[in-house]
Amino acid sequence: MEPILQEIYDGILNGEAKSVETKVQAALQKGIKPKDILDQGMVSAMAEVGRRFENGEYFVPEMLISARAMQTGMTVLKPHLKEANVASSGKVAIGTVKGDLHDIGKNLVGMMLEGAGFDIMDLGTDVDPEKFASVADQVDVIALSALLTTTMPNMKVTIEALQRNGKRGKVKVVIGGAPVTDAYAQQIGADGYAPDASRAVSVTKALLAK
Ligand code: B1M
Repeated sequence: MEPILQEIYDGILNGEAKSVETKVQAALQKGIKPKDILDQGMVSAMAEVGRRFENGEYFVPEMLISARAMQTGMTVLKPHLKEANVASSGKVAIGTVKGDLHDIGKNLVGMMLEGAGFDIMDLGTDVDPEKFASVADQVDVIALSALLTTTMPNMKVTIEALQRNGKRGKVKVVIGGAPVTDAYAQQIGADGYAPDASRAVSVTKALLAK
């Protein structure tokens, strides 16, 4: 791995937001591809944070400061993830489901979709199913993220809220997040599932092309 990417990786593990910000800028100036900075330096560091948390080496405060460093780096990277000359591909309302406060994956998916030309309505985290239903008339796609096995069932509750409000037929529903699977997406009647942010773009594009 490029030394600068290793430094970004270490900066996220150590929760050094300012250093991550500077190093992401430096990596971009060196001509390293934004996607490589993201995948090798940043997303892999968050996976290691998760591993350390599982092993009892990190606790919630460490996860939080690593997350803050990751978000700072993502802010620098965001404008560079945009594809060149993209026309609007459609409108997406994105949020993390009720009870879930994890937003890094959701933000990444939002950034990649935005980069691919989608207009993004970011509803944030801990989003009530009724809130998703209330914006269904304004968008083409509702994108749901969940990181906890305990909040994943709220994806189904959200789809039920769309049905209850007569909005299910108006929007496509795409879901994703660490515990989510394709089988689960089919089980709850989502239109699409993506395992990562880049595939969230291809799945969303494919759904709207149908
Ligand atoms: Co939390 N946490 N956390 N956490 N946290 C996990 C998810 C966990 C797996 C850690 C572990 O035990 N190994 C575990 C869940 C276990 C489970 O449910 N099976 C866990 C837990 C237990 C908790 C708490 C309950 C801890 C506690 O308080 N005791 C608590 C819950 C709070 C709540 O939400 N109510 C909690 C809190 C937190 C922090 C606040 C400290 C922090 C979040 C900060 C933030 O998001 N602003 C945090 C973090 C950072 C993590 C880990 C370490 C990293 C998550 C992350 O950002 N990954 C995580 C461990 C892990 O994932 N290995 C963990 C990087 C991100 C890029 O990946 O979000 O998976 P991810 O997104 C991916 C894909 O999943 C996909 O694309 C992205 C990449 O391309 N994707 C989509 C995501 N959404 C998508 C939507 C799509 C398509 C793809 O379509 C719409």
